[in-house]
Amino acid sequence: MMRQFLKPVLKSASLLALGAALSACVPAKTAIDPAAVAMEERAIEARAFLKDAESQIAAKSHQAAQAAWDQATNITPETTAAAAEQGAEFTKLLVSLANASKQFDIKELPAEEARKIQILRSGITIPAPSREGAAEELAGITTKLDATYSTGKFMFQGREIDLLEASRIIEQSRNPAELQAVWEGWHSIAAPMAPDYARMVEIANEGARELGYPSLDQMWLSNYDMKPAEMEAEVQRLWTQVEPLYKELHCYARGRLNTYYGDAVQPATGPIRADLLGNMWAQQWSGVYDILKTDTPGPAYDLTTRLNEQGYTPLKMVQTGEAFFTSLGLQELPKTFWERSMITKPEGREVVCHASAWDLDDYEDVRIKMCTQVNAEDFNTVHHELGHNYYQLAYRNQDHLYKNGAHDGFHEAIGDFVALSITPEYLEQLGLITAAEKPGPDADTALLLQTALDKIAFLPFALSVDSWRWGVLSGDTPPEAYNQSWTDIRLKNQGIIPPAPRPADAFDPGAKYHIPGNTPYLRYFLSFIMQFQFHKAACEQAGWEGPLHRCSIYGNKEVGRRFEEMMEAGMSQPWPDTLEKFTGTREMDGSAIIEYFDPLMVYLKEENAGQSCGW
Ligand code: X8Z
Ligand code: ZN
Repeated sequence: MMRQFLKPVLKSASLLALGAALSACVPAKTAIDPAAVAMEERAIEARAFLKDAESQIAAKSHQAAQAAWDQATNITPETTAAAAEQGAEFTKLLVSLANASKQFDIKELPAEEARKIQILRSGITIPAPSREGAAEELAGITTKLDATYSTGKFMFQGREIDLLEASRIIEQSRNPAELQAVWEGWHSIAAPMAPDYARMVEIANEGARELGYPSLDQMWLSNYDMKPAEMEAEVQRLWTQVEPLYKELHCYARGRLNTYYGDAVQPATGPIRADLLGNMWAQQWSGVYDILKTDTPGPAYDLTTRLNEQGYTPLKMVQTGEAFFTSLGLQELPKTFWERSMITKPEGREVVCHASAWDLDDYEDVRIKMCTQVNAEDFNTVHHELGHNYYQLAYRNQDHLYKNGAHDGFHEAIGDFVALSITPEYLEQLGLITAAEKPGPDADTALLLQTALDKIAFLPFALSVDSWRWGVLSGDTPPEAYNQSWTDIRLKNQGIIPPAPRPADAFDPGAKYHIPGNTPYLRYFLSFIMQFQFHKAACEQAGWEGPLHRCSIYGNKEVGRRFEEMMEAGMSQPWPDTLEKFTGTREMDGSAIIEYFDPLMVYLKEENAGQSCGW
């Protein structure tokens, strides 16, 4: 509700009325064209419609966001019911506005109005059809799925444990039987979700069709300023760029796991057992760095240990994250951020622990919600979440429909891009390591491996999540094939398999937050590619000439200025324009991530020589 009132109103009726007076001094060819007049009239109507729509959406979204926050930070039957009710109301409003926008033909509108109407139509993640009761049923299911995931617990060694504890065991245990039990235990919490999930898919697809899309996957893929099929081809192109590096990493990791565990647990050929990689979903593998580490010299410190030794608390980690952003010249976070954020897991109530960043009033009430632990992973996550908040603050003066990332991959990439600057050099600046401990170039391979275990291993996982979902949403994968399809896709892309055959009622995708939480996942795949593009561009802006992995933009105000400019644009223009302004290119491109890891690729190829890689 800010700048839209101040925006210059485009030439409108008043200008047309001036036509006669102007005609005296301009050549005849400017005579009024009736088609142009009709178009201008449509544009005026569209502008009025959008202005009203934006103010309605803003008001309702604040209410819905508050109810969602109250539920996520205190899961009870009451808060869940209230969140579902508000969610249903909000969806109904969005659907009715999207349907009402059908009175306009996008092709007949100026670019700005056409863009906003397109955003209005394709931007509902889980649309309900407008028939009576559908939005309520859908919101009931989605909040229930979310709560089932977030409160999931299972029995392990005679005790009930939750995801936080299960994740710790998956990361720290080196006992294959224990790993298998915890992996299977956590996945068992998802089995009851399957029927609800299938019903949700049915209703949401009905909603997508009503809005003019063949199915919801196509609607999701319509949010990238190009046709869905073109976007799918883009994703394939990017994956083709990075796949060779993943294949080498997989081959290398499998070899180390085989040496550590032996043939009976991890054979030397074929896929890797999913529970051996230090992460519940095998999406990031640095948790088993101790098993996978290189023979080359590595850093003499462990960041998790250092944070703890130096008395870092969750709060201090967030303050340190903020200090990175302010070192770039960005504003301090508002006072309310510190008063209202949930930084640690509260005692005595259930919460959604999966980290997230919020913007409650689309202006300044930004917050994070995390069950922060003092470790290197959460140190990164803190920067990730603050990236979302800084993006939200940067575009707060945009019109409501433009208060968003240039595309969702940008939103995910901002904080991670900043966190790529957490180099040994920066850790020394923070006093977390001493100058003498700062690893020299001989430790590059080891450091790069550590990073690759998180950044490269992640890519085929991210691809798998939405490949699975696109199959489900398009109807190609029926409910009875949900689990097999998940296992098949993960095998094909990631080269991993479950520790043992799965029970008939398994619904393994439901054991990953973003499936019951209905968060599209392509955004992370794009982010993990683009954050390296941003990093490379920023390092070039900073005049950095060394290898990319040693560059840190900490404290660079000029980079910060251009970074903020990129964020301020929000979703107001096609994303290639935004990308070009910061990086000089209009395309998403894997060459920066490849360049970043090039020294590692050389090492991995040497290590894998003579092996038969692949699975
Ligand atoms: O969900 C997240 C963030 C919140 S947007 C913590 N991430 C993905 C995940 O955890 O699966 C960040 C990386 C991938
Ligand atoms: Zn995020």
